Amino acid sequence: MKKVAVVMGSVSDLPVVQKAVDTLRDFGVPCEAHVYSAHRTPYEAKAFAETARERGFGVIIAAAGMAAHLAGAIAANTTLPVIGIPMKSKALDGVDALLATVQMPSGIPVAAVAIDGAVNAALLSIQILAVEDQELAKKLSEKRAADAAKVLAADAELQKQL
Ligand code: RP5
Repeated sequence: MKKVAVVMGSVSDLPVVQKAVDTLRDFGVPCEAHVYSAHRTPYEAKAFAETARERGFGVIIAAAGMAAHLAGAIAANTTLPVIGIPMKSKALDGVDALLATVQMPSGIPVAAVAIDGAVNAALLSIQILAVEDQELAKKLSEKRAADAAKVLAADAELQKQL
């Protein structure tokens, strides 16, 4: 199975990014997490993106806050699918990172999830790998069914209380 790379702009992003790693592990998807910054370590971020395909990665998740150029900078240096997680920050609540991540110029796509949307970034990367992996697709269907069952159980409980 291809690996998923989870790259974050700062170790301060880890508490949110950990949820992506946990989700990937829950599905048995091999992953690596790294800290590379588009601004503080631009050469390392570029080298990682350029060599990711030959090192067995199938998808790259890139989380960054503030002037969040990491996902775009990685996407500029690979043709692997890149999923950007805009991180919530103090000054602008993550809207800065959301716009920086989602507003990519034509030709270099980044699939942006919600602000701090680490779980969905992981699920989307799993869905991409599951296009060619029936076992993974089955696990995704099972998770959807389990999530739906939880909602229906909550509804049944609500009816008893009202
Ligand atoms: C971004 O700047 C990082 O992704 C992080 O979200 C934000 C703040 O980084 P630190 O100053 O906490 O290292 O590049």
